[in-house]
Amino acid sequence: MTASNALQRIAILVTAPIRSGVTEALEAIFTVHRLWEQDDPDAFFATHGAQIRGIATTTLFGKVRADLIERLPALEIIASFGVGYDNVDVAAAAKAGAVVTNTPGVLVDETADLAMGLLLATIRQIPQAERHLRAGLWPRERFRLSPSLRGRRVGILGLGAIGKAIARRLEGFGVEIAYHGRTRQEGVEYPWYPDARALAQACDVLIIAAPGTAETEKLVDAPVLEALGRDGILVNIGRGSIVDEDALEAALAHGTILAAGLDVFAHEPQVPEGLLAHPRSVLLPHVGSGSERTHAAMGALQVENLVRWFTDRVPPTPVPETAHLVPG
Ligand code: 8YV
Repeated sequence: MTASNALQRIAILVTAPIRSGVTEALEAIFTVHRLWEQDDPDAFFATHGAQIRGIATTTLFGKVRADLIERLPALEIIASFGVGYDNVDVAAAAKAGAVVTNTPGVLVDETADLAMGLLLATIRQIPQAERHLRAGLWPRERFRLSPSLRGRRVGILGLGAIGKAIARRLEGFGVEIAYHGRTRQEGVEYPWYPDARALAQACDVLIIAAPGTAETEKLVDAPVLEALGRDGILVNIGRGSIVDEDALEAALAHGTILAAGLDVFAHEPQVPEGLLAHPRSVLLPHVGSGSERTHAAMGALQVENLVRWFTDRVPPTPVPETAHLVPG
């Protein structure tokens, strides 16, 4: 049997539509089952569950929880589209002996670019200024003066690959940079603060670039927002779960902070009313990595993880919690 024939016989479950033609690419290689098209999931699992050896999933709509993993006794790998993998119950996967892979690296610059755009849009009120022009108000009334990035100190919460790419861009903007992460990083010159509150206290812009984990859940809460201060700007391109959204709504409403630029929300695609209503909020529908070019690269890496696992057992990007399941 040729390698491609062998792959064709392997059953992969795709949990939700994945953009950039990933499902179609997988269909050309494997036997693919589209979970979201199953009218009777129980009947589907009874017929096919025991044959499924891989899952392809995606961050926003494709949650892979323990109850799904438990229904797939032959499962070997869960390949997720996206660098964050809070959509997958990694502990349950590891317990079942299934490798989890994500798509890091290829989206770093794209996401950092978007963070800069969101920062500038929020601080200089670019969407609001454009709405003013489009509403025909310019001939009658000049748009209000905006706050400024000049002279600010920017704190980065989560100095991983994306946080560092944001920092490199910020250097070009001539602002001071500081960071908080679990540990102070060797060879990083920016000042490190031991917790989110201390970082917010020392800065007047806070950019969240951390992953969504149990440890980071609601890390940015009322005291952190208070520490950021009345002139403070919050930008979040990490995960919505990191921000206590009730506290953020209150902080914006009461002027505890000045403005927020958010690409991610706690319960996507729902966006709290108080954030939608605030005149100084800039809100995006989770588009950080969302260019055609970068999603194509993410999709290709997701497919490669599956193909490599079933050909030589060396998927390029296993997540650290399951890296021990990769032989060699
Ligand atoms: C999404 C993301 O994967 O990579 C991540 O962790 O959150 C994004 O890049 C992408 O928007 C698809 O939902």
